[in-house]
Amino acid sequence: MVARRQFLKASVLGAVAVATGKAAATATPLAIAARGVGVVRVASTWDFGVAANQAAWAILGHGGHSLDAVEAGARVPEADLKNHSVGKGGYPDRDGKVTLDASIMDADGHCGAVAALEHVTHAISVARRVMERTPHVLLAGDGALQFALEQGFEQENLLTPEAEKAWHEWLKTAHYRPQINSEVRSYGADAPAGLPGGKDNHDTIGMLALDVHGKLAGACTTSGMAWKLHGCVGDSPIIGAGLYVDGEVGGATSTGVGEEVIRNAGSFLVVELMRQGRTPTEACREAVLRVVRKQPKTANEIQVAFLAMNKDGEVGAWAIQPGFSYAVCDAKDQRALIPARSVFAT
Ligand code: SD4
Repeated sequence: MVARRQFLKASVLGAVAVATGKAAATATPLAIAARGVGVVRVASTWDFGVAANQAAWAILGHGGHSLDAVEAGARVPEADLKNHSVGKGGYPDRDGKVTLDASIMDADGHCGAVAALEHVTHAISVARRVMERTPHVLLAGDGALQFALEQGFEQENLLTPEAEKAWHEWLKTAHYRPQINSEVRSYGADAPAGLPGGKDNHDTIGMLALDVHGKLAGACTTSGMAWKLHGCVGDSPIIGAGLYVDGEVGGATSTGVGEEVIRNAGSFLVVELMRQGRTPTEACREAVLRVVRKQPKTANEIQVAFLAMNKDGEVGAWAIQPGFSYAVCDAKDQRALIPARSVFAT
């Protein structure tokens, strides 16, 4: 009864907004609270998700749309030169090239992505253009760059002096041998901290947001694993792997060793588990366990984590390793950072 009353109230308010032509994006936070139409919330992976959430909240908190919010949020770490795993300043691949992967998706199945994109900082915005201005979902490599430049994005050098220095350091010991590197030996037990596949190399930002209109959206952007093979594409731009949103159920995103996420269609799996009745936390846990079961030998040395939000705005996460945290931002608290539970203990 209450739910029905709230629904009617929401419908009526929605109708008024349409009838008066008043853009919801101009509503004040107070006005949003007064509507009582449900939770407005954004959640992001990792501690740098706090800053990203705040940029998203500047939109969500004023009645804006979740798609605009996640794009604005994802642009924050993309532009942060101290962040070595997202956007400009990201560590390069084995050949010294910074290549970005990103995807964006709304509640109605619209999505866009770019893979192995060079020279453009805001891969997430290019992904959105792919979604909105092409009949395609995913553009890769030179074609993605060509499209971005046609769309007016600036061509830049994404390799900062700091990242270049780190790459030169890595080259000293890398002993460039394609076959061995292509199997990423460091995937397993002998992985030094911070190297590809190692449990410390996993800082993609994934964001999920629910707006005052009751619409979910998600975004995911990364420079991928440091020192990866040139041309390597991780899970982040793969719809259903690094990101998936279904307005009937919820959304999910991932961070960590992308190959393991792709193998398990990870984010799609999380959403489907929620569809079957699991909470976001339970769904993330089951998806992480699926990854572990498929790679029992290496699972204790790699990190994979999922973050999920259901259509009611409930948020949950789970990781293989301890150390994964996620940021949650809503009207009550804009700076929450929550440590996720994990399969393995410290
Ligand atoms: C990938 N999931 O490309 C990403 C890795 C990551 O920062 O999280 N990198 O596989």
